[in-house]
Amino acid sequence: MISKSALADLPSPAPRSANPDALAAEIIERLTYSIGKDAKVAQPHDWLTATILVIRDRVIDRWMDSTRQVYESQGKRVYYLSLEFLIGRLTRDAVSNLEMLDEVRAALSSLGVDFDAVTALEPDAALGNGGLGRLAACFMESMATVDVPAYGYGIRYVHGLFRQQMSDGWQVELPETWLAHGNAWEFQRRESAYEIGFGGTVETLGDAIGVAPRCVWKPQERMIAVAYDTPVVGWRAKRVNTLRLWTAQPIDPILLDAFNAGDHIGALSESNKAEALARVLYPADQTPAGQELRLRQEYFFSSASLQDILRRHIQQYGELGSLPDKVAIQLNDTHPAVSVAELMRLLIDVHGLEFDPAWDITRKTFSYTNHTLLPEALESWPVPLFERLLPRHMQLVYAINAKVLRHARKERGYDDGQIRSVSLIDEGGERRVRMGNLAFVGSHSINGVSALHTDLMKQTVFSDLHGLYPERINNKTNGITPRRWLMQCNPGLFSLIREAIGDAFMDDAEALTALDAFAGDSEFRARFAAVKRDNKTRLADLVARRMGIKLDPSAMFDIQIKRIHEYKRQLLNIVEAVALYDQIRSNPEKDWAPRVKFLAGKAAPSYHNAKLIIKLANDVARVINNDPAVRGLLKIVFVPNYNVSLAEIMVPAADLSEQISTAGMEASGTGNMKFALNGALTIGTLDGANVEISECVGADNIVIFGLTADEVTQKRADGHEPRAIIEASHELSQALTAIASGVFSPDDRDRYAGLVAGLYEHDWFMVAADFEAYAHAQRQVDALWVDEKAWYGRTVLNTARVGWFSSDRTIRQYAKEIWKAGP
Ligand code: 26Q
Repeated sequence: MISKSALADLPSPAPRSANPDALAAEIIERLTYSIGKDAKVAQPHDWLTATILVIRDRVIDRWMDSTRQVYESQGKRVYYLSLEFLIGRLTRDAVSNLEMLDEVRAALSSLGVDFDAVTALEPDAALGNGGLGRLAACFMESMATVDVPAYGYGIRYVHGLFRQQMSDGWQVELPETWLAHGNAWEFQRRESAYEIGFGGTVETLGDAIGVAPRCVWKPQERMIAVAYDTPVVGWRAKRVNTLRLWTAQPIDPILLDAFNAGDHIGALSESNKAEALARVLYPADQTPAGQELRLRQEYFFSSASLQDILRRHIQQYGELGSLPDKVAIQLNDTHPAVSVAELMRLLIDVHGLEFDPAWDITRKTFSYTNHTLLPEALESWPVPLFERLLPRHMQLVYAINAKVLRHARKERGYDDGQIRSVSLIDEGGERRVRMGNLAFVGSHSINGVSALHTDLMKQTVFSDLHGLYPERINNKTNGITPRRWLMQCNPGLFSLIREAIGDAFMDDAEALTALDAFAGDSEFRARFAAVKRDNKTRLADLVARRMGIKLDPSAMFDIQIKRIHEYKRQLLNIVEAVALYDQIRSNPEKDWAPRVKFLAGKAAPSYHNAKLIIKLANDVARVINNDPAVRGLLKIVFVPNYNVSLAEIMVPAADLSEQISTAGMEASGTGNMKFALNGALTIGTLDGANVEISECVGADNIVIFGLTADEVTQKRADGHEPRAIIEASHELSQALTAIASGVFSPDDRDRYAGLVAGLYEHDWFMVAADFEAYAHAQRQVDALWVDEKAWYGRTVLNTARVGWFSSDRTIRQYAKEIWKAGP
């Protein structure tokens, strides 16, 4: 065990008194003087706000210290540019990282207020779609934890990801309103405001002899970006970093009125345009629709962030040549890729640099993370749209492209095919600007998010660019913050581990390996099982409360939670459940292991098949859950409105984690890591980070099935014949026939005919191809479940061996190998 004296070396949080009585007094003070309420009439939300204001006070000194420290040490700053930050609730996280949970709980309790009830009122900030946004949030917490001076930059959407409601089993989207009660965590920074332009023309000036012509962009439309800052507290509050989110405001509406004298409607429409910009997060679609407003969002936040970065740098260093030594900018996917052109514009047009030195600075400053290989998901913009909105950037993209293509052809001997593939402009059909290629050529590092994904990046989407710049592509396997995803969401397991192996894992998740020795300890296993049982009861209670479905916590809890997408194969899971249902009815005498299959996740509003899969899950659930012949041995539950807070309840309650994407299609996955850390067994394909998880936990402690990525590629090339495969499997054809013929949709018998026909005709996602292997793997899981001792031995080893997937490890690798920043 780590002794108290070893911990004493770590700086402790600013102790402006952590004693519960003093805290309670401060909360009352805030309630009275900041909110203007008496304790007697205070509403639950008022208590939440008063509590946040008190916690926030504890954070501010550390926050200022952190800012001062990087300034005085002239340290390198890291900027994480992301259109998504899926941060969820902040209060418990901050209190826990300040190590004030007990004190705050006691203070509120002395005032007759329940901490859990009050913090549950905090809206779940869903400024992201899924994995990519949640990764940004875990990274923000880890950068503060491992002492990297960092700013996250994004957009302060008024509406985060839509709220999902079920109507007769169909997904219905409702607007999300996280700011309805205000947001006590943020600070508006009116002084940090920048002008952002769109459209207009480019003028060339000063073409005197011997003087290079200068370009001036005269935007037709302008608005102001205003910053809102939220402190991000690292573990033990060692460092507090900033999440800076931009909102759009019209340029002074009064001025604008005068400007547009006589045209009030026109003036107001300008102000509406600004307000529309930051209104809503785009739901990730399987094919980005190329909406103009999305490109406006991308440019708006890129430009605001870069202007802010340059202002801060110039203020401290007085020049821009040192930018790459003092600034590292990470692009979270291609969403901020227009930043490459914007930095060039600022350096050349605003700060007077020549093209070549500007390009050198740009490449040394940026790095880019890729999160997808799906060709249809790669972002590109029609040239006419790009040119109309960003005429100067279009010129710069052409100039960059000319430079890159010249290098490829002259120095690398690239042929026409290779030139076409590395070009920033897609010339096949309607001309489009390829944002992935722009981000690639504008960066010194391009990373994938798992070992397999990085290999595939080199072989597929970026093969010709990789040939041109072979040292640029590298891997940084994703991670998750163990504070939120173990210590906070699973307090029972957290205390049990602490009791067993001491505190070292609290500062280094890899110290969890000390638990390995407890996998064979029957008393420990029993206590591990008891914690799991409590977490399952908590989830069962939630389902009973919200959905009126009664569940048995002694059944196996089998959980698949993530965005609904065909490649993630929720359909494979549901089809297998239908096959199992059939088997249970045909062989009632067999010892079936009781299971509850949970599914949850949102579908993009325009993604027809994904929405149909949600309806199918609900249709199948209704039939199976109400069939007395099943005798409760199988239940299916689709839990509505999946979000971070729901994940925090579902993850600790899982016995079985479903990570069953078509191999080669999931870049990494991060849910897989959360489940394993919380003691679930994984059933999964050799896809994304599953490959590395499997290596860490050992082949006996994970159930792997199905085609490999290479086999999928091969099968597609050879011509996959799903019909023959389906017809050869009695189980599968029975299940598909039942679904296609309306057994689960008596009100609309053809509802699933098209979905099933897709499996017979092409089976692009290899659902039919992998069915037998998956069903077999599920029966293997049943067999493991029966041997309770061995089951919990395996789950303990999962918790013990996945500490490496801490985002602290990931961030240390980024800091050392890409950013050259931090301690
Ligand atoms: C693009 C253009 C227009 C509108 C929306 C989008 C858009 C938005 C979000 C496209 C994609 C996303 C999100 C992608 C994402 O979440 N990818 C996931 O990233 C995780 C973190 O690296 C990985 O673990 C997952 O495998 C990957 O799917």
